[in-house]
Amino acid sequence: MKRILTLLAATAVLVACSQQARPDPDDVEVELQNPILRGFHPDPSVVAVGEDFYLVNSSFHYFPGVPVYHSRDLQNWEQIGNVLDRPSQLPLEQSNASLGIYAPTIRYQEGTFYMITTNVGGGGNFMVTATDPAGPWSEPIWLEQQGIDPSLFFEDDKCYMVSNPDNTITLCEIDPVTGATLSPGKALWSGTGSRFPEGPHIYKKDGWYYLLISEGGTELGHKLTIARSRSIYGPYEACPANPIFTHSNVAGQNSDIQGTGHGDFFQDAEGNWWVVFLAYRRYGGDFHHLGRETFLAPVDWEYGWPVINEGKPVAERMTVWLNSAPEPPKPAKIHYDFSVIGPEWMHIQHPVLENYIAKDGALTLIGNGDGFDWGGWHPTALLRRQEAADCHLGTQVSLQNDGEAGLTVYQTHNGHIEFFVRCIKGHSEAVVRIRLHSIQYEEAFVPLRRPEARLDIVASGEQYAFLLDGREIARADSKLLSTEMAGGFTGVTIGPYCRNGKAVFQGFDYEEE
Ligand code: 6LW
Repeated sequence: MKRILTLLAATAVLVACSQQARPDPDDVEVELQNPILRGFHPDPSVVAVGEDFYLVNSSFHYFPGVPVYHSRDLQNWEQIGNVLDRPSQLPLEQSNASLGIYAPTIRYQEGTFYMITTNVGGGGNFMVTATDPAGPWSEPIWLEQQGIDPSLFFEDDKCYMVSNPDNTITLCEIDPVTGATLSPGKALWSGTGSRFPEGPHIYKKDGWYYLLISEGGTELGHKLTIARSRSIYGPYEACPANPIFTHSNVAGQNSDIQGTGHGDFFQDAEGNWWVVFLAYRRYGGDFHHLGRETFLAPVDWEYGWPVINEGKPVAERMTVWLNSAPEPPKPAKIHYDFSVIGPEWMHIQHPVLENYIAKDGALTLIGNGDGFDWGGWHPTALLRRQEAADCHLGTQVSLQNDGEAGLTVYQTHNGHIEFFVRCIKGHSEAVVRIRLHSIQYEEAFVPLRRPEARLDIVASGEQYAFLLDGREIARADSKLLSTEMAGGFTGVTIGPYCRNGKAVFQGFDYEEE
């Protein structure tokens, strides 16, 4: 399956069309939509097993952690579970949107799936194993070598681990069962001199060991660089064309897709090479609030080095050659009745389970006083990713007594917005509250006869509109929740919450435009 690439700019203007290689006769030219996973899906890693692709992302202070997606066509990905779905696998105490689970790597070896990652602030590097990527996954096997972004490489009954202690990509051999270190750490490469050499992965092709890494930090300067060696222990020679992929160059500087980096190569069943990587889509200058997302691009090899997307910037729509046309992804339109709490629902840190009751199409939440500010570590909240800049979410909420409950649009403890019903000594009102670092701002204060209301939030790109029983009562700029303003490594998540008292939610609607 070889590919022709035609790049369509985000403006839908054809900016480039070139034939990369003659496609196999059976292949069809299809439009691939990027990102392949929208919203908060950073640090992707993929393993291909036969015709099946499995993808994982980092999850920081969310529980459960490390979502696992499955695809057969590279375009449509279904979440089949979460790797870390038991508190014993995921210590998160005091964790926040810059701590917890950093970049994971997923690999497969002789019937076993391995996921290796770092719990920053919660014990460091560890791996878990499973025979079914949907789970259950094992208890953590803790690892000695530090540094973030560990990855695994298997060869000849040996298991190697790489990570980046002291900003140097370092390799050691480990026992894949016990995690014991079997060889001293060997420094391999520190990249080409940009800051934060990280995200290492080793691949073997045509007798060369390739070491793919990221440099430049996860913001505008993000890039992929690569080096190779005939021995896994080095010496590694840098690719003369480094960085092999970035939008921080002249060709990519005007793209709305920025921060391209943190990639993982994989081969499909026909032997074609692809890369998944993270990037974000910026607007209004350099702002983004949906988080770092997962993108896909084809990889070719020329003169022994990988060439990503013909060396050109990626676009939201790219034409690639595949052996069959995938279904075009559809915008989500979901009514949750809470009869099933699917794997897309998450909590900030571990939930206090007795505060969540799902029954007869309604969700009852009991507040424990924790909100979304610093120190509110276990808010009673059910959150899912906001995956489209234009979308609508809504619920019917009814407080059972004095308290506060409604919808949250949460980026970090420093940046979040709540739209809620509050009842104090029998007096009820609907309020919109914005938190941005040390500033807390409340507005609207619409009196209610009873502590119940239909709450809807309409996200239109740069704005959120708050509708009380169908009537708009406030607006807020989504830049307030951007990573640039609120910080963290995550992206906006949304959902029902109860801070105080007890509240019943009749369903939750999430609809993308
Ligand atoms: C991750 C690192 C990175 O571990 O950001 O963008 C860190 N790349 O590789 C947090 O996601």
